Amino acid sequence: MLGPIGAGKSSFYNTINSVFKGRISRSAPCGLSTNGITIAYTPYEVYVRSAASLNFRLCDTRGLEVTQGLESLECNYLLDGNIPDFYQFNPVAPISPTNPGFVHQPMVTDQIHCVLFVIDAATVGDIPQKLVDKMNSFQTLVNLKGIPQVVILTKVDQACQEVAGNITNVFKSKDIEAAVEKASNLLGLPRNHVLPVKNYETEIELDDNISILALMALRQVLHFAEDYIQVLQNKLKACGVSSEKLDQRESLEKGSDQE
Ligand SMILES: Nc1nc2c(ncn2[C@@H]2O[C@H](COP(=O)(O)OP(=O)(O)O)[C@@H](O)[C@H]2O)c(=O)[nH]1
Ligand SMILES: [Mg+2]
Repeated sequence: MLGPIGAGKSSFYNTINSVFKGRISRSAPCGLSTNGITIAYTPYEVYVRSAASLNFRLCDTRGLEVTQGLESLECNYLLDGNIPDFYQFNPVAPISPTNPGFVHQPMVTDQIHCVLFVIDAATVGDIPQKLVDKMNSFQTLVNLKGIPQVVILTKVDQACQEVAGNITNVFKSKDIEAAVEKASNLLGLPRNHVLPVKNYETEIELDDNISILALMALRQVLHFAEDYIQVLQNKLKACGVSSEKLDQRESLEKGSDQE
């Protein structure tokens, strides 16, 4: 998940985790602070009620800022899986291969299989041009690697009164339609890659309509990730690396990690 500070990245993880847990959950610290609450790279597992975790992770990052925050080099390392879990970003010194913990030989599971640009629907028109440029430069990297990307358009309740009153109005609202259009233009992505959501924030109980919207967004993300993984597998096959060999390599690497 990439996006400006306060856009709702950590809250999106909390929302998805809440839906699967069957209750409001706030494992990811979230809130409003000038330099952002999230400072570490945190790949979050999503848990179901039985405490089992699901087969995907939502990776939370430090927010994007014009002068500080994540830079292109770090974004590149993130996408490739070189950045260790729970790594604390240092705004004055980006991570380098000499850092202890730098993952030199990332496994397929360390790599990113879908990029989520998390954007606030209420302020999508006010994102400073320099920040848009930064996101566009990250997109160049993402495109080069062929990784699919979507926009998670958060705070639809704050972008439209009718939606705040009744979340099911989200696909009828002119304001949301305009916000989707803006986000799609900013990042040059088709409108069906812009997924509106309302994160849980003041609620103390789950609400089916809020959960459905979040699940629809997640389903789309997982479909894109699955398609991309298939492309990767086909490429590996073409290079003569069978998936068995890949699994073997991974378990060997895991074994040596544990040692
Ligand atoms: N009304 C509303 N507030 C939200 C929504 N998503 C996030 N927030 C609030 O926005 C603030 C920043 O959210 P956070 O998840 O910390 O943003 P991050 O910096 O991108 O991780 C928090 O106070 C959240 O409660 C949403 O969909 N609707
Ligand atoms: Mg955060």
